Amino acid sequence: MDEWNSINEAIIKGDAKTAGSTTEKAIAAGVDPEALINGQMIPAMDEVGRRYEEGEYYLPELLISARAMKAALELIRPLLAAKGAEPAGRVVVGTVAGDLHDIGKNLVASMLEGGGFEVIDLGADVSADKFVAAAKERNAHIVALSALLSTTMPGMEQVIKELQSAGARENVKVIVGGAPLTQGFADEIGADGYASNARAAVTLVRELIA
Ligand code: B1M
Repeated sequence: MDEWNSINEAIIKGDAKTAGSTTEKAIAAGVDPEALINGQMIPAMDEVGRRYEEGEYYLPELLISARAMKAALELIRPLLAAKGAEPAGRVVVGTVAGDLHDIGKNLVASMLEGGGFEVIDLGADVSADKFVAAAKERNAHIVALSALLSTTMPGMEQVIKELQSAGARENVKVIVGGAPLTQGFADEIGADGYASNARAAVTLVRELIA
């Protein structure tokens, strides 16, 4: 996997072109896409986060690194998606209100698609009423909420409360995830499950639907 270190370096530097071209080469060489995500891309974003935290990087660097990450991820997404099979269930996915972080959410959405689920991706900065409307209109089995900021985590409880007020809570399971979350927080707000990463989210959704 060290052979593909230039993906990691390109994301850290915010070099979308190299991140994309090296990812293309790795795909053509038959490298496992999940190994690229977990071995190169996520560690790169962790390093970017560390540099930001320590004052070495500022917001513009964060943005260009995120752009490079997305360029590489977009090439991998189709490989994660399933082909043809009957959907195993419907999942409404989104990042909660006030939160623009969507890279982890996009990964969760792609892996769920790859797991055979129909995914309704509402994007980032999604209000509670939009989650409720989509869950009802699309007859979703699962609402999957992502948050990356400790300040936007309360938005998850808001979604659960609004599902309750709309009389839709019994028909849908709510799962939560994102870097600042814990199982304890999920229990506290009355979510049906918590997953620490995209792969675990697929397993959790499978268990909840079964
Ligand atoms: Co922001 N940011 N950011 N940022 N950013 C963090 C999250 C931060 C930890 C950086 C830091 O200080 N070290 C910090 C949050 C601190 C906190 O609240 N605890 C932070 C901050 C403070 C901010 C701003 C407030 C900065 C500012 O303006 N002063 C601002 C807020 C903007 C807003 O949202 N309103 C901001 C902005 C941004 C950018 C826009 C520049 C950019 C996002 C671009 C984008 O997403 N389109 C950005 C980035 C890139 C980051 C870091 C560096 C990387 C996040 C990322 O994409 N990681 C991040 C530091 C870090 O995480 N190390 C940071 C890779 C991704 C694959 O991982 O999203 O964790 P992640 O997803 C994982 C798991 O969490 C899980 O699965 C994925 C892996 O498989 N998961 C789920 C996620 N959702 C799930 C849902 C599930 C299950 C699992 O079920 C439903």
